[in-house]
Amino acid sequence: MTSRRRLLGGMGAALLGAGLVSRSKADHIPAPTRRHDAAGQVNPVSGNLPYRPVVTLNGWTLPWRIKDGAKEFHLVAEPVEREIAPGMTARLWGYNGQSPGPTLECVEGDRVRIFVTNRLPEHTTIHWHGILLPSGMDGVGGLSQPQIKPGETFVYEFVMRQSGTFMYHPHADEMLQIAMGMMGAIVVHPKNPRFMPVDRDYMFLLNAYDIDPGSSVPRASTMTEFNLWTFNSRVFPGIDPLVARSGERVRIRVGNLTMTNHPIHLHGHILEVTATDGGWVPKSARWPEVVVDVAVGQMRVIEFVATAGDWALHCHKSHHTMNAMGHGIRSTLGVSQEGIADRIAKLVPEYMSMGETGMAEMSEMHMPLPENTLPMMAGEGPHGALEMGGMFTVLKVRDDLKPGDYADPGWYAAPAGTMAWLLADEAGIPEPQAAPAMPDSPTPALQVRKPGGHQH
Ligand SMILES: [Cu+2]
Repeated sequence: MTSRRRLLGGMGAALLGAGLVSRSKADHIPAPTRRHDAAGQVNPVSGNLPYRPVVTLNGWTLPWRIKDGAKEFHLVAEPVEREIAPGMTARLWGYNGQSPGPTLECVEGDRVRIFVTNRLPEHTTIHWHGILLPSGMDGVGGLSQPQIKPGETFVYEFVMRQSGTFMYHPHADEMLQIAMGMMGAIVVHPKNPRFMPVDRDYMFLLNAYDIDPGSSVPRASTMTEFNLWTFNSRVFPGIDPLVARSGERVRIRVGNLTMTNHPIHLHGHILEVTATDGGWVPKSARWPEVVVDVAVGQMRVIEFVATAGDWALHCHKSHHTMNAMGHGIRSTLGVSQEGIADRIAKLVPEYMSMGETGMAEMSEMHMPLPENTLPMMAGEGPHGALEMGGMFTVLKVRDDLKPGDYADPGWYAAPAGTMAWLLADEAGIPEPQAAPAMPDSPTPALQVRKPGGHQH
């Protein structure tokens, strides 16, 4: 009876695609879980799992229930408040109280049934990026299904045929809804737990916002000029560190839902791309890297063996490690500005200039900022101002961590003799000298002929 009902349900889903839930069936929908806390990574799903759960930076995994042979998830698309870093909260759109929404985790071969309730002021859908499924489940509003109107709940049901790393996001008023923060990650663990094992498994999405200093709602019509570059809608120093024990194999899954590419750079390690959103990369097809470019709409999964230390992990576009106040300011390098900036700031509160010797002085100055605005580069390290914001965090690897311990171990104490030092003897520094002239070498005669046309 059960199997017959499941079969009919499966057929119905296959024939009709994503379906609207009627009011009378509302008690059959799992109650949605919500979280509002943006600090610290949480995985509320624990117990006897046949896989190592993924750790979503400043995020969480959505709990599910099992019913009629399917894992049931309930996503609620809704306006949310997201702390971008301590000192600034943005009013975004997301899922279940957060942007990005919670990570969906399951196992290859699982049948999933995902309820999607729309609590936004406009219609939406969810597209399951990278997942092989019937086209009626693909979530393109108007093409694969009708739009999910405000107040409606749709059901998506399909079998996770591949293991890997995927995303979900709306395919309805897409530019606005993604610019407002609507996205989430999907991790499908391999059925065979011995396939591609790692000791730590991290996940984050690259996203970007254009939020004017002093305000909290993104300019949703911005196409390329964003001013907050974020990992999971957080900027440094609000982004959790990634923690590992020396010698552990670490995986980081990165997805890009911004309008530009991000070369993600990890210091002190050799990286391999072991998977993309298209699947696992065979060993013979991998090459060593220290920067992995994640293009628009792509996911890249990198793996490495952890070496003790505090290592920067950041986007290599320098302006992506800077917060809103650093964008679009005048260059005043070499110009004395004694008192000028302060006087202008009295008239124009958000005024900021580059500084006379460079922008670093800004991270040391405590300029008055508009309310709900982060300084351009705010992080504080063990040796002073870190001069980073945006897409930047730290991989903290220690020799003495317990397996499964994700608590921030504090700053690394470099063993004696392994840290750059200040040379005290300034008198002994030789003056620069002109480089010795190169020996004369005959200049080869070069004959250039302009092509006259196709017949020559
Ligand atoms: Cu970037």
